Amino acid sequence: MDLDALADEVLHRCDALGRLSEEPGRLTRTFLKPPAHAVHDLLTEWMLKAGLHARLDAVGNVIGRTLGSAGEHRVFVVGSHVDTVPDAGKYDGVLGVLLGIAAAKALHGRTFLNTLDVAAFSEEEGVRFRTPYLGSLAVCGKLTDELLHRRDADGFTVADAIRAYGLHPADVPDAAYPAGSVVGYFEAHIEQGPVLEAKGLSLGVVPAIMGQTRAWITFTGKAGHAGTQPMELRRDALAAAAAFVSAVEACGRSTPGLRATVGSLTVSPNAGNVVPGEVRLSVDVRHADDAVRARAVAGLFAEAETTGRSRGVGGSVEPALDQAAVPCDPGLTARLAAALEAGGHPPEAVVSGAGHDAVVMADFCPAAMLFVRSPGGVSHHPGESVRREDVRAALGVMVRFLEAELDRH
Ligand code: HGY
Ligand code: MN
Ligand code: MN
Repeated sequence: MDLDALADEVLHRCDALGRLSEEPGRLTRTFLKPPAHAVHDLLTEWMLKAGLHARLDAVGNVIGRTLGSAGEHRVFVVGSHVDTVPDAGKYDGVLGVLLGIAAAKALHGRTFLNTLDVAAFSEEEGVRFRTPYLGSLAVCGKLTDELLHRRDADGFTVADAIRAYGLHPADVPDAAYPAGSVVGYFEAHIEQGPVLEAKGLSLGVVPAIMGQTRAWITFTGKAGHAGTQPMELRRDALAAAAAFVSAVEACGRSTPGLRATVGSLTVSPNAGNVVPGEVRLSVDVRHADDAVRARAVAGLFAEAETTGRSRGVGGSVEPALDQAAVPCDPGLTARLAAALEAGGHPPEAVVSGAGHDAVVMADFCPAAMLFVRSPGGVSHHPGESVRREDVRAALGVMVRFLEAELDRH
């Protein structure tokens, strides 16, 4: 099979999916919004052409399968996600899914012991429902009723979104793999950071994925007239929030290895001549060491409560995610590293600051990740890119790695 042609096909398909957006003029694709139908149709078509039997599960995951002699009792899953952040690049998640389909195509016609599944997860970013990993949680049997009742900004629940797409929430349990049936999980993903480019490398292996805390903080003051209200009588929620945002940045800059971000901030009533009465903002805190992250989060949550006090502004915290750091499986990662070396690539270890579906899968089966260089370290931005030679290199490593894993007892 011509891997050069397959690598080009992967890139053309990234372009094709990159044109499917729920917003005009920029790429945004959130959980089961209308573009998902076209995405699912293309993925199904491409999976069938790769010799995979494709199915859509109850949470909108598209899973292509080629049976091994061990049938459904021993499944090796290659996956990533097809949802995006707002104004995204076209490789985050999608590249790993399309490389999986291309690798399956390269191996098509050969008989292996283990069954190969290529999984396109419907929701990893957590944008629409502020809850990441809905797709991979479902295949691990962890999409709970509580998660199904999470609401988006329009008041729709996850279950509503599933029904609106034409699927059935009652079928969610059927999306789960039987316990013990998945022998391994592999995810290829853009690095989304500067490390591989700084080292002049195409590829890297991921020994661990940083832990992350996500929360929402509301500062409640009192709206007032911007012209008549004296400064000393104000309860300005935005002034308090601004002080907190600076504290988050200072915490990130002063704690080695910590990443602390306020990415979303909403002002109410959001008018130029009104003293802001309420501000709601997001906090995202990450570190490879859970104890360091916990200390930083505790300090920031306390800061949120005290920052506004001098202004008569209350601060309340709504935790959304507390995800421990996840080590990838040492054995599977060592075999992936061997596949890199066999292909002439040094197995550079790069800890992931970004979360991935591998975080969820690693609790269900051995998991390993391959990173592909991100030019400029750019991601979660329309300037996200990949180099063709790196995509070709990743495909060659994946075919070599999967050949061994699919016949591994
Ligand atoms: O935000 C993240 O960690 C990833 O891009 N989902
Ligand atoms: Mn992402
Ligand atoms: Mn991603």
